[in-house]
Amino acid sequence: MKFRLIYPRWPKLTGQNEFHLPPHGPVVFAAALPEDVDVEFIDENLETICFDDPVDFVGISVMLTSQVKRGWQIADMYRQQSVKVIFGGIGAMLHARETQLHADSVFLGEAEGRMEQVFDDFKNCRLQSVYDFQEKRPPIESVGTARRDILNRDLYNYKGIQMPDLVHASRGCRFNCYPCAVAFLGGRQFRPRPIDKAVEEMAGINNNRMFIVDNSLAQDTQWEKDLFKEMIPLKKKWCSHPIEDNPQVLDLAAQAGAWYVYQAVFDTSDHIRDRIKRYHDHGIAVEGTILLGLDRHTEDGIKKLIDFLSEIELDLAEFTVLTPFPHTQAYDKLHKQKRIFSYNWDNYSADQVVYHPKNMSAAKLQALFHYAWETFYKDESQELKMFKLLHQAALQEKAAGVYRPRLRKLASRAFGRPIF
Ligand code: B12
Ligand code: SF4
Repeated sequence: MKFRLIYPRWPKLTGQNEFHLPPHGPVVFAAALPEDVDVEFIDENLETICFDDPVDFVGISVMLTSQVKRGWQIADMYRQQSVKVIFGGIGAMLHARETQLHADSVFLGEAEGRMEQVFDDFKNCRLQSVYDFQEKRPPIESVGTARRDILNRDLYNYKGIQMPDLVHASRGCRFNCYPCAVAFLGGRQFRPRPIDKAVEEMAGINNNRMFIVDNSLAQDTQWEKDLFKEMIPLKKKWCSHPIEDNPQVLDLAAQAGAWYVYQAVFDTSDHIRDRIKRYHDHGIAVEGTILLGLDRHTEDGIKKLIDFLSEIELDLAEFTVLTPFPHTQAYDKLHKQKRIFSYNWDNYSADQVVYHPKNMSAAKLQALFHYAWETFYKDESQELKMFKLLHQAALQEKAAGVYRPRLRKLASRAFGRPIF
């Protein structure tokens, strides 16, 4: 049976360089498919969907809110041709009811151990309109090695340099932060995968560089230590969400190849300054994720925050505006206060203001968002800062004896001059 799995396109942030990471949800989902399913994957960010190509069943994997409307359009086109369509992924869970209007079936929850039933139902013409397993999470041990073989690997490069491969070692998150939907999606219980399985998957990835996409690694000190110890022999470089601020953990992370972290920078306190310094002291670079537009933010405060980022020598910064994504505390509050003025999900791209901020107009916050990108990158371009990060990884790879010289040629060509 031919199953076409589609990842609808979504817009990059205004101001951000155009690069595409290999999608993770679809390849992890594909590992849960029954063996007789012949899966063909299309990432619409980089490939064109040929709606005329014959297919038995279509799956649409949606991660972001800004992907859902495009996902619905794709589904409508297939359904007009009488091809059945099932939705799944984070975006499907966050927009379940609306998605049902465009789908033969919507799958809610994690796919492991559930797909035999779904495909059996499909084959026997009894596909259910909703499969709701969101509160019945499968045992974490059942997460299999992602099916990276379904990706067209050549597409995932930035100016010829291979993008990192994505992998996850845990699900769930103990915290429940104001702008975040993870508590709703994956639950508040931290669920680590068996370390040997996760590390075995990492070892099998044919790439020196990885992005460990776990929500936050800073959830369980002993687990972090055990994981990093097991990762040391892999000699890979990796980026991740935050690592615990603990000297022993940071030391082991560095030995295990921690390259850079995405770290939220929400104020100009010494706490943040020291946190960034400790990463740097361990040779770990930092890409700050900076959310603009919280109720405590003023115009002056945002400008000070942007100056502070250069002062603490952030290696990269990604600015977004607060976006009240469904199933977050931010949505509940702003919706209740009638401060949201757009419910057009295409505008929920995290770079467009869709609500009335407390201390300024929406237009002012929008202008400050552009100001933030321009100011942070005015002395050194985003491209140059990205190159510096690559350079750092290449030096460390050289020291570990795993550096691939092909990268040097590609990078030199990309940047128009010899580098490392
Ligand atoms: C990795 C990640 C990213 C990566 C994505 C890389 C990539 N190519 O995949 C990057 C860094 C690019 C990213 C960016 C952003 N992200 Co993000 N990201 C995540 C994160 C941490 C993990 C997603 C993941 O891979 N999970 C693991 C996989 C295995 O799980 P899964 O996708 O759910 O798949 C399972 C099931 O859903 C199912 N399934 C999947 N597909 C299908 C299909 C079918 C047919 C079926 C039946 C089942 C099925 O099977 C899988 C196995 O069980 C999530 C948080 C989270 N934990 O969900 C946030 C999250 C998705 N991101 C979020 C946000 C806000 C963003 C940003 C907008 C802002 C930011 N800075 O974080 C930017 C995008 C900005 C832009 N426009 O460029 C929000 C979503 C907001 C929204 N509603 O749109 C989330 C939920 C976190 C949060 N704060 O709430 N992100
Ligand atoms: S923002 Fe990070 S730490 Fe906070 S709830 Fe979301 S995933 Fe967990």
